Amino acid sequence: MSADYTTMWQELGLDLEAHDGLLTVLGAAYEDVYLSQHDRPAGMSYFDFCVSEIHGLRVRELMDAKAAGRKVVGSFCLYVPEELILAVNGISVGLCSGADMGSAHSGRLLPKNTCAMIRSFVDFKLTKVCPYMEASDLVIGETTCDGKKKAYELFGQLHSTFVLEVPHTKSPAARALFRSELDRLVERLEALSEVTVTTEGLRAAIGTVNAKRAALQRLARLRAANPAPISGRDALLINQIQFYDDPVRFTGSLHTLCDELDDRAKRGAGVTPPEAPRVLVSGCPMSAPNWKVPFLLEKNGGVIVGEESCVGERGTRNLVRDTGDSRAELLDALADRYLGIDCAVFTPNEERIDHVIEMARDLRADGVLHYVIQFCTPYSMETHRVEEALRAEGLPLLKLETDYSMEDAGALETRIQAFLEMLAARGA
Ligand code: BJ8
Repeated sequence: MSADYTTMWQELGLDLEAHDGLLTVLGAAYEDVYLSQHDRPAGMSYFDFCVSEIHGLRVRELMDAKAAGRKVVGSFCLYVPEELILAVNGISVGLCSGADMGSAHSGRLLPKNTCAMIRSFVDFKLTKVCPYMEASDLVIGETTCDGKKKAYELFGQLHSTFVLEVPHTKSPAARALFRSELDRLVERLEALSEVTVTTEGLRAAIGTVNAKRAALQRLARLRAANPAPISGRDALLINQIQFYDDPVRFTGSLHTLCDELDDRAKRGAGVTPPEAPRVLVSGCPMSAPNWKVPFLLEKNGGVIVGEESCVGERGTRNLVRDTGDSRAELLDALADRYLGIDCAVFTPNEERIDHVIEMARDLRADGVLHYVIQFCTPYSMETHRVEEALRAEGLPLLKLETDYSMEDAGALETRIQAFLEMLAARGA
């Protein structure tokens, strides 16, 4: 980090000792998982810088913006429209929840069979180690899976929280409910920020987020090249950083990187040999710093070519129509776009199965790793459907169910090695 931020962390009320511990573990993991890679694109230096300043300079920017009257709004899920936060001149931060804090704290409140992501966000709050959470003037939760819904009841006692009702079907009645929920969210954000959402303000916000997603789509397309011009780990990292970086700066930096990847792809240069097994990761989101499975897969010779995940293509696939003439029409467009997301909490959820197949084809994947966070019922239950559909395409699937600890790393690695050997033998 470029400066001493201790005073800022104190002002945010962080537990400095626990926070130091987290940064030490994070720094060591980053060395192993990221900085040990060969032939990384030069454009990754911007994203390395973002990580090096993840609790420093970026938080300083948030604090300066707050001092100037802007509001910071945190969220945990793709169904919360970032555009609405930008439209009230707010700053949107995705609260990552990808680290195992040992659950000594959340263990008092949560059942044992709670998924690691929920446990992590409750632990982050209880241990006071996340400057983004503590800087958030409001946290927006959502009624997606049962665990999250109930966890927000606890979380709401500790932090100012708004819960957005997300329906679980895509019927006309469900769409009307979600659309009315966006109105309720607008009201809350306007009250918080004392800024009115105008047609022009919302259109500009939609433009900013569309541009960011278009850049992420460009990155996703470039990964279809063989050999892969960028590792899956690096691509995942970029997808994680987009949740907390300034969107305009992020978009510019990503296009610079994509220009370099474009050149690599044209020259046939890549980060792995062309015969490296190409794997699509599908399933639960991998929030920073949850890099365990991608690291194990790529360190054993495979390359991840795409993420059918919320930290990946599920979150970036669709843009928002920006053609409406009124605020209401733009809110309609937001409702349509966000209800198009195919999270496993929806039923039926045929689109997701189709998207896995489409991505596997487009990215020329040799196999799919279906990643499930332990105790996540929605994604675990969908594994079977995904596997059946892939079988019809002649593509193998490896299901991995794990949490954030490193205790099972050896067992996971053995299964990943066997999967990669099988893919290599099929391709030989
Ligand atoms: S849109 S995937 S971010 S809900 S892993 S907490 S589902 S038990 S993260 Fe999600 Fe929004 Fe859907 Fe994406 Fe529950 Fe499963 Fe845990 Fe999960």
